[in-house]
Amino acid sequence: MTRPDILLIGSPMAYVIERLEAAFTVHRMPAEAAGFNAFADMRGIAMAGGPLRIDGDFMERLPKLEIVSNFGVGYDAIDAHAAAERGIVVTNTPDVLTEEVADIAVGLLLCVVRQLPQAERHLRAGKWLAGAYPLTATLRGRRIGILGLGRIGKAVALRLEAFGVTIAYHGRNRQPDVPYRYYPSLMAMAEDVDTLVSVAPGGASTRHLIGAEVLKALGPEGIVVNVGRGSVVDERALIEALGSGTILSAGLDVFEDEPRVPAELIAMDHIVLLPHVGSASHHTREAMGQLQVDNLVSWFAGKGPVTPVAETPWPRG
Ligand code: A2R
Repeated sequence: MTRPDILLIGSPMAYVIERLEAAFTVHRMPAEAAGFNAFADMRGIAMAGGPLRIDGDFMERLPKLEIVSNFGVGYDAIDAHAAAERGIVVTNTPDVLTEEVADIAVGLLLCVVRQLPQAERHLRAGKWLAGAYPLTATLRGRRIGILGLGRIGKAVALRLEAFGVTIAYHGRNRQPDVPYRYYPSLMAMAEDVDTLVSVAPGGASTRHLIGAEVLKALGPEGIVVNVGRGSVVDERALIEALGSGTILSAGLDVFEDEPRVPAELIAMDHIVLLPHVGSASHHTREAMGQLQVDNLVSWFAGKGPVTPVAETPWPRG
């Protein structure tokens, strides 16, 4: 039996490539998007970040494409609707990273509120000898709004319950069986909370949801934590709000144009910035890689995708 041809896009981890090579004939996308004819036989794609967007035009150029297996739960770089129209399956890696990203969200929030990175810098710079680190804001009494109470959002909320803070959420739908207050309007939630934790996906429907008006509504004690997608926050508006004191601070693990982070943010010492490390532990990245491979192996064994995205109609009607 011939081995299906699989195209690697982005930078799959070495062990993912090894596992794929054991089952498939593996090809690499050239740096410049040339030579598509060479990929006319591709039946699957293993996608792992990078600047390339897999849209309808791209899919048209791979006529034998059956499945795009994405590394990560966010798949905004793949037009899953265009894929569905062409009968192409899209899969992602949900659940296996939920707890890891939720840990980082809460860790980032604590770092921002108590200025832990700054306090550590104070000690390392020898400044403790000259004086104690200044007092900080507190988590006590904070009212936290979660944008996107999905798998990760719920895991964040569960952790935050232990801190005794007030928890609310916004999404397009009210969630059954959750004890937190639901706001059908993000603006209305921003007016009632002082801390906004974003765990929403990227894409057109969430682009710049957190803009100048929402930031203003959070108020001068306001904190924004974003571990979902950078595109959800209007970075220019955030820079302005942080610079003018419209809000207090921010903790960001994701950015609009990664890995480029605006110089204005880097220059602000009172905020906390991470290089998109939410899921980046050996344990979790390995589980994500295994699930990415499992989706391809299962598909080409005729057993269907393991974790198809919502837009992929599966099982087929
Ligand atoms: O809107 P709903 O009720 O479907 O709730 C989803 C919410 N969400 C939105 N909220 C407001 N406006 C939107 N346009 C919008 N679109 C989606 O985001 C849902 O509660 C949440 C996403 O949850 P899950 O699909 O369970 O994703 P998971 O595993 O929690 O990951 C969230 C994101 C990924 O898409 C990556 O971008 C990042 O975290 O790693």
